[in-house]
Amino acid sequence: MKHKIYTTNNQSKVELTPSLRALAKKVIIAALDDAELEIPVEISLTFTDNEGIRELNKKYRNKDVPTDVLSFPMFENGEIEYDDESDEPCALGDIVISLEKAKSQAEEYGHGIDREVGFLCVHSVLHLLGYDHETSKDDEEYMNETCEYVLDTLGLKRNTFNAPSDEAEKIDEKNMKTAFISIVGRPNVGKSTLLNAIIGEKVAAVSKKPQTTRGKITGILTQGNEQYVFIDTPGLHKPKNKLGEYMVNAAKSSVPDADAIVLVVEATENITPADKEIIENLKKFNLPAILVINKTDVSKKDRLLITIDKYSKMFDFKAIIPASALTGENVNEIIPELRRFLKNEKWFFPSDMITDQTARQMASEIIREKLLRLLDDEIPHGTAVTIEDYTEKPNIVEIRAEIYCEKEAHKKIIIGKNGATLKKAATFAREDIEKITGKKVYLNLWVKVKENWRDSELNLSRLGFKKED
Ligand SMILES: Nc1nc2c(ncn2[C@@H]2O[C@H](COP(=O)(O)OP(=O)(O)OP(=O)(O)O)[C@@H](O)[C@H]2O)c(=O)[nH]1
Ligand SMILES: [Mg+2]
Repeated sequence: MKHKIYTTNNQSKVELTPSLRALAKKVIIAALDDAELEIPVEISLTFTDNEGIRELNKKYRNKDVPTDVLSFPMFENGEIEYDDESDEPCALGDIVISLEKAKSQAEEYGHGIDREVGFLCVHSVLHLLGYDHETSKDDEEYMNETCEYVLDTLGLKRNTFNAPSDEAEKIDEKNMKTAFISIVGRPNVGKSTLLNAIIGEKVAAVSKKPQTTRGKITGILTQGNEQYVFIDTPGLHKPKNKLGEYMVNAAKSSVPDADAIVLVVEATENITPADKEIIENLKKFNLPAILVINKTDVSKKDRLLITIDKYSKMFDFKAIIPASALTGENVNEIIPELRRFLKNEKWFFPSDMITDQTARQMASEIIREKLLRLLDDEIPHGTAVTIEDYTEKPNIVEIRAEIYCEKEAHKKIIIGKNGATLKKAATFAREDIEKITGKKVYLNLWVKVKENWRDSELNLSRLGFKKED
């Protein structure tokens, strides 16, 4: 089920790390999945401080106290009314968490802020679903059991090490474990969607069009004393130009450096030459791998069984996981299977980092993703986005970006009638960039023509596609 979770950091009153925001979303999705709802729902989650939550308590509950969490259900007793005809997710309600309170409670209970926020998230989702621990003993028992179960599945046990932010300092370097995992496969099989689902936040662009990912994108997941560094790679295909060669080279070069590989395939396809080549490389470099058969939400069961049979005859995969990166089905099964590849090694990234991309790189990827989504077929494949100026002020980020395309005619299409297409791309991109920066964004887009840049070594390098040594 594809649920939507919107998070806000109320007037940036508290310091919310990207990893904590991602974790909160992931926990809420897991709690909703556990409830096995038959419809997609939407939840809004706001982080604030003690003063912020005290105000809300005064206003809505007539109590002058700073609680840890407040939930505002849309439906009484969890009786969800939903219009079957609607494609939109059903709004289930609002959750507000005082991060300040959560931090002091975590300290008091002697566990991590990740565990505490996770607990508050599951607890309040259950409230939105109509459970109430204050009025029913059965509900209280069910809520506690569900909290433990959901947090357990996400590796947030009560007595684990505490990962995010300040807690990380408590983890002894000797206890740190690390694994580098490359995600590879044909174009469009859902590698980037899978990475985003594992991290719990959008770190890689996703679109219906093949060859969306152009370079290596890192997504970092730190939980407890474990750090998984995922490398999402461009889909393997037969290159038609120098950009394509660069992309395929980026994907292939990520393989030998990895501790393990996640090969992503679909159940609807035969084994392609690209997949065969990856498997040959796994053998050549003696690399362990797991196979994720993605898009189970749309694939037929008999196809799935045939695919499992075919692939397991070709290679001794450590695990084969049918999953749906889109709905989240079985995505939580992946980390436990990757645990065996961890090495006793110091972390490479701080625990609150979810990607090594700079804010500029992420902004440029978001803009390109919107072009891929808004434009027909060939044109977006010939575009590149550069960030000419990125200025972060206390309440606003000002960005000036240039979109390169290959022909005058393409420029006209990108701009659209009266600038309508470019305006749309800017609006969608701005909304996404505001979500990741937590600030208002002023985005200024310009379109330029650079003929055949995809086949020019010089232009490729100028646009940031630098060859590896
Ligand atoms: N139905 C369904 N669609 C999915 C699933 N995972 C991804 N998709 C869709 O498949 C398309 C491609 O997804 P991406 O994540 O961009 O695929 P990719 O493998 O990273 O593609 P490249 O970067 O081009 O190699 C998008 O339209 C996704 O929404 C899934 O589990 N189920
Ligand atoms: Mg991709």
